[in-house]
Amino acid sequence: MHGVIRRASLPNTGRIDHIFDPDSKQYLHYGDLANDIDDLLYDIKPDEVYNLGSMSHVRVSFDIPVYTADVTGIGPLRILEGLRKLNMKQTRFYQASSSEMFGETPPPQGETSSFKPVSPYGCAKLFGYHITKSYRKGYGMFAANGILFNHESERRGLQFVTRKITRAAARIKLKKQESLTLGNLDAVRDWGHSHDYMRAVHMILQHDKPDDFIVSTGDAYSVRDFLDRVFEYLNLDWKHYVKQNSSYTRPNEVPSLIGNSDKIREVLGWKPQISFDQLVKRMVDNDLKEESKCDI
Ligand code: F7E
Repeated sequence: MHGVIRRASLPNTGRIDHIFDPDSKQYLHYGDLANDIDDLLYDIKPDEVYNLGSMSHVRVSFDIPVYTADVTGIGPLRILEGLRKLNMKQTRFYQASSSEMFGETPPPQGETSSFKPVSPYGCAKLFGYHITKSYRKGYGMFAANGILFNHESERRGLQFVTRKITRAAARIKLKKQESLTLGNLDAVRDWGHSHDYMRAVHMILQHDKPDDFIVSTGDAYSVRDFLDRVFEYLNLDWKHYVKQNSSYTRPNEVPSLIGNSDKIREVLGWKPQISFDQLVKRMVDNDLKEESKCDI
């Protein structure tokens, strides 16, 4: 198994160190989707490529739209074109498409819903989605899209709203922090656990034909609901601690994303196994454990 990481001055493998074992044919290579990775494709000759690489923060995509378009949008094209030029059309390619592509389209969003993205991130992802279909149709490549709704876990980045909340709530409980500042509390999202969603991603590439699938739970909660569940679990009232600031709102907000994942449930037999309450509990328990280990 081969992975590609960007070179950074500080270690950036903290979220995979527990599974990485250089003695069991696992390899990490430096690369960046802002450039071609043809040399890597040529050397590795992979059976399957999972493109999960992206500038993935929607709010930040408004600050660096051109970089986002390059990495998140053109990045998958660089891989597909590399595979085509190198005559590696038998390699299976997975593109991590996103529910953010639906933008203003009202829920429930399914495979046949219209795409109306409103963020640079959503627009870039939509290019990646269409170019994947284009290479499938034009060159007969096994190129498939998973359109994943929000997926969270104990390893979620600290700037995404779920982890920002669970970490702050744990710190408030441990008296290491006094308040939490957020943006729009009315946004509704369909939050699932990444463990379930990565199982779906693998199933999409093992299917007998390349296709596009929505991956979602179908359950909807607002940011306010998420706050309720997290603070209630810790016997706290979030209204005593949460402030709002417009620096965390977006020039265009996506109000409500709730997926219809009937197709992947029927065709591939996938269904989520981790409930919303279990997701909240796992994230809060992990942050309590992590925050109990250090003094600051
Ligand atoms: O925001 C609201 C914010 O940044 C969720 C990425 O994985 O899922 C993710 O994109 C909601 C938004 O995720 C804060 O306005 C309120 O409505 O956790 P998020 P996202 O933008 O939905 C999709 C499927 C992806 O593909 C993306 O890569 O929460 N919100 N207050 C806030 N969000 C953040 N980040 N921080 C706040 O303080």
